[in-house]
Amino acid sequence: MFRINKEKFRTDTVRNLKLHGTILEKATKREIFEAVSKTAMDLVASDWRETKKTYDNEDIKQAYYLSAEFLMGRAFSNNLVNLTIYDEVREILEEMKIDINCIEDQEEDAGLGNGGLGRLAACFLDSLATLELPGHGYGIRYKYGMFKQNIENGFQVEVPDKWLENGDPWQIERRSEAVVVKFGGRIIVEKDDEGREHFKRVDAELVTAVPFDMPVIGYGNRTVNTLRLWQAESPDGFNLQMFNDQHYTTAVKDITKAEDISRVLYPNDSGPSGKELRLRQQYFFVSASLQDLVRKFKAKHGDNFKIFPEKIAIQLNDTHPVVAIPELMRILMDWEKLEWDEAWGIVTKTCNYTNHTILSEALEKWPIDIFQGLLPRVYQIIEEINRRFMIDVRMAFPGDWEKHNKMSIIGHGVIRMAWLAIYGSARINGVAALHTEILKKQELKNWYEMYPHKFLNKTNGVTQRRWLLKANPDLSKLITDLIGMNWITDLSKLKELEKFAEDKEIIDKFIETKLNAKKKLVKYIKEHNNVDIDENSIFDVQIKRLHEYKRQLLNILHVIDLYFKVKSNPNLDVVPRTFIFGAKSASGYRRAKNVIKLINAVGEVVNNDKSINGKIKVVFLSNYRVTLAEKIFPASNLSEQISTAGKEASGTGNMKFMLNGAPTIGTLDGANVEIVEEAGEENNFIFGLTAEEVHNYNVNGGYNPWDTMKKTEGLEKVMNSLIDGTFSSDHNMFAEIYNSLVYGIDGNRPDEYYILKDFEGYRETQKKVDLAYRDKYGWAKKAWLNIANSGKFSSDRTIKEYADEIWGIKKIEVK
Ligand code: 26Q
Repeated sequence: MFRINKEKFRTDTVRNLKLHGTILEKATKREIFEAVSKTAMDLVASDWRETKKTYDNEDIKQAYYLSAEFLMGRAFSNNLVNLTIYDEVREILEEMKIDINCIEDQEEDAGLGNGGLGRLAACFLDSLATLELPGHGYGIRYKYGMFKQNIENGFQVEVPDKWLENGDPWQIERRSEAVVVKFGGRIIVEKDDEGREHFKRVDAELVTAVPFDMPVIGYGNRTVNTLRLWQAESPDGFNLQMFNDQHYTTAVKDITKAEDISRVLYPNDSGPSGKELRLRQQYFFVSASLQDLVRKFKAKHGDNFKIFPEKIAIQLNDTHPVVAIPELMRILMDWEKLEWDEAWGIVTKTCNYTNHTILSEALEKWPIDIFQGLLPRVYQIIEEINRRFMIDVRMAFPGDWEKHNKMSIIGHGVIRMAWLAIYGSARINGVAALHTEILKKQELKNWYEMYPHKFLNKTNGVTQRRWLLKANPDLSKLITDLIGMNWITDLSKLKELEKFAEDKEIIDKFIETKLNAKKKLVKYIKEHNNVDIDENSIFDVQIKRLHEYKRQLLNILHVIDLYFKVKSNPNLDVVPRTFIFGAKSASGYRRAKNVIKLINAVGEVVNNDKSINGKIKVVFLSNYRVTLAEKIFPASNLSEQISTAGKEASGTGNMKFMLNGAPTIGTLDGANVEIVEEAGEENNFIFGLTAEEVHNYNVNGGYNPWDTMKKTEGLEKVMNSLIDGTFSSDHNMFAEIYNSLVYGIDGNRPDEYYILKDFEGYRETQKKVDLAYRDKYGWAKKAWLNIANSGKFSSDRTIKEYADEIWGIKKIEVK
């Protein structure tokens, strides 16, 4: 265990303040944050070097997680926790009369991701380092991360996220390791003395990729892995010659164009891509990362590329980095002079692909003209890959032209990145058991038929270090007092909690930790939303990106129904409830933004209606992000996981609720299925259509939302409230929502997400929640058993599986 000399830590921090030109008595909180971070970074430095040396000396295989997103959140506390010096540093600061929480609050979130996929990448890095596995991340150093969300008059307003404005003490620039990435231009073919053809690019646009490294610190060990993020710059900076030539504006434009690449994270987490800048981003970080890898490989092994797959495993996080497959071909053939077959053998042994969605519109497709113009040589290589692939397809399915067309990597004017990924990868995985089954049986059926051995499941997980130990210190302490500390690195140990499920004394303590967390959130809500919340009400929480398939709309329609019932009968016997929402919407997703407005409008009416005696409150917490999530999960009583069955690949928020003792109300979708398997259906609240039923309706029809609305008690009244001015004096405000559910808009079927269909089941199940919550110990037992059975959902378990079954990397201790 890493212990520090408190006195030295203190004097080092004071010295860092001096170096910064200030002293303790005068320093701002931000300056103290920077000084403490710097002291901690210095502690990390030697282990970081030692880790690299160990990996290098032992010449072991290493894994690289290529991802356009890493949703890291704050580094400060997390790193202190993993260094196991958090409590000491808190005491040191206390002695200086400084509250560590105020220091923490000086740090911006590293919000370099949209949601689940980006946060998963961050949890994976934490697990890799904690398990002493040689695995690192490669991504983009966006200047602006996920936008900040303000709510103005109930509407989402996006504000740029200038997270780097004050610098970041947790990153190290490594300019000496910059590489060049080329776009556009033409290809010329040159013949060498032996008559071999070589491809060269001329007139290309050059962009410099500058790496910034962040340490990824293992919990309680000496392993420090690396997250390397690339920043785009213009190669010759400000071109003075041009300046003199009065081409000033041209020079500025070129610089801006290069810098544009890493300027901003795309804030949509699905839907059509097709934007050239997005492709530039993808190729930029992929090419830089592969150049980096190949350079390091050659420094050690020269041109012995045969052993490349024995030293390097690459994981492609969704289709976003899939251009790695033809790019690695290009590097191996054009630069390293390998023949096609040898290069292809290496690529297909090295690369693996994770699919995170079944929404076919979210599978990336690039228009050929855009792709070819930007990456002419890479496009040639994809054409050749496809030519060879189609030979295999024709052999596998002779005469089945329809299948040939469907499976072709290039077709209908686009390149299908998911197809390229499957053909070019050793292993393909889904992110929950149900998801993987749906991929195999439906979305990727043809592919599974051809390459059954490539497919496997890797159910997602989350790191308990951030989502329990750090986020919920009171509950963590209770658990540690009962079963010791081993759960921190082995979550299956939580099973030992099961025997206390009916121990009144212990459960009372558990109830107290939950209440304390709720009190903190009550304070936060008062400060941010100016709404008074009853700490004894059920905290019923839905926090996740706003998407139609996630069905925040089902939740708010139920709230409206409940509100009408209480309003018409103020003595109605219901347990007071606080409905809490947090969600960002893609900036161009009109329907989703309209749902945010609806939630806020309902809150406005309900929260101010004296006649319901405060029995219902509706709160929309703005700017949902990692740091806010850390405050909400510990305070939650009920986890809303109500996606249309078959649509949510896994979900990971569901696991964070479980870990913090909130039972799930949900559909049998994604990892909910496995959560209920582990924790017991009797400790959760399952309702709604199954994935199979949804599929059958989709294929065969037979669902009539209008009839359902008419037949379901109270539902018509709820629906009418959307268009009769109950929640907006502008009767048109929510008309589109109404129409999309009842009539269908723009040629879409009505109620594509089966919201009205599942309404009754949801409402009935919410009644069961209400009844169950009245039994204080009965409820606490359910919550407790969820915690005790959450072991499977540690990302440590997930990463072990990736390491053993996909990457073939082994644990190695850093001394
Ligand atoms: C694609 C093209 C252009 C611009 C953006 C994108 C884009 C960006 C982000 C597409 C998708 C994403 C993110 C997807 C995502 O977060 N998926 C979630 O992944 C989680 C981790 O596996 C799952 O738990 C969730 O079920 C899944 O929705």
